[in-house]
Amino acid sequence: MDFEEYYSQRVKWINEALDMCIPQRSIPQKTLIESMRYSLLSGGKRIRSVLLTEFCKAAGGDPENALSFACAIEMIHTYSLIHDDLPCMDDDDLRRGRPTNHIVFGEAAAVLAGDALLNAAFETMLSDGCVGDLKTSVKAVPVDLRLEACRLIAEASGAYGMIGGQMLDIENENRQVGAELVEKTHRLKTGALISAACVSGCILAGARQEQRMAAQRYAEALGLSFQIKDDLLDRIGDEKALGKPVGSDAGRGKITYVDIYGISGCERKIAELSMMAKSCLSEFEDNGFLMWFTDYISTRKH
Ligand code: GRG
Repeated sequence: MDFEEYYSQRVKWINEALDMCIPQRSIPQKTLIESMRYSLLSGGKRIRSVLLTEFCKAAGGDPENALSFACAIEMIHTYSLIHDDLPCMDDDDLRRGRPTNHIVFGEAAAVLAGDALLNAAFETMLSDGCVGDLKTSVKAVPVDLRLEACRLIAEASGAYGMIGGQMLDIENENRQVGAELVEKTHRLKTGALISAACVSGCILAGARQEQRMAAQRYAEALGLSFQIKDDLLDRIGDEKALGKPVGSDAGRGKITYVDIYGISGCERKIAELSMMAKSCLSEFEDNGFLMWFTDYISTRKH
């Protein structure tokens, strides 16, 4: 199979679903909806949603049943990017090659659009599959499994996951932090949501415990390699491909993996972690795409 073509079809499928989840409406608060849609539908690699639906598939489930959860995880990811770009956080003007949300809609609207996307994510996961104009087959998944997946995603996005990691990241700025704290920060800030994507895909498929554990181990290795790659791209990436300026981490006084391991050390680490991640996939029979996707993530240009 041509995995590149398959991946682009999956991204298209997810983008169409996201477009239907939050349709533009002619209502008084239409600017808020426009601001949510601006960031939600502005491209992005859809890594978390693809992982969620593909782990569901690899564990023997129907990816269609996981579509609303895939949309929800992209909404959470998008909200985190909108808030991360705000002047009170990273103060970035460019994201995915376009002006950031607050540059276009103003700070207040950007805060609210992020908040509303987070709420929409939970509404989407807790719905019976009809969200906005989107209809999914999530009802085929037993309610206890849906709740378990939703709880996992909630925990991964909160104080003990992504938001906790963001807090550490802010506190680490302009401080001489060691490798251990940098790793802890990224495990929470970036890794937690990636793990939740992989494991909740398995949960929605009703996967065996061994498969859930393998998905967790896979995601831990992948999440770390993803972050090291992100740091590497921030140092030596191509601004045009990235759609944002390079060198912003160093400019903000952040210690990155490049400071800790150097460029070739980072490249070595990424290769090791990708191998480790791929070895966890042996627990899944239909693992061809996930094998390819692991390499795609570690060799990506943006
Ligand atoms: C503000 C609550 C809050 C959290 C922010 C995820 C995050 C925490 C901030 C994003 C900033 C950042 C550059 C994090 C490092 C890794 C990361 C999440 C990169 C962006 O993810 P991709 O590459 O983005 O999957 P696309 O654009 O492809 O969706």
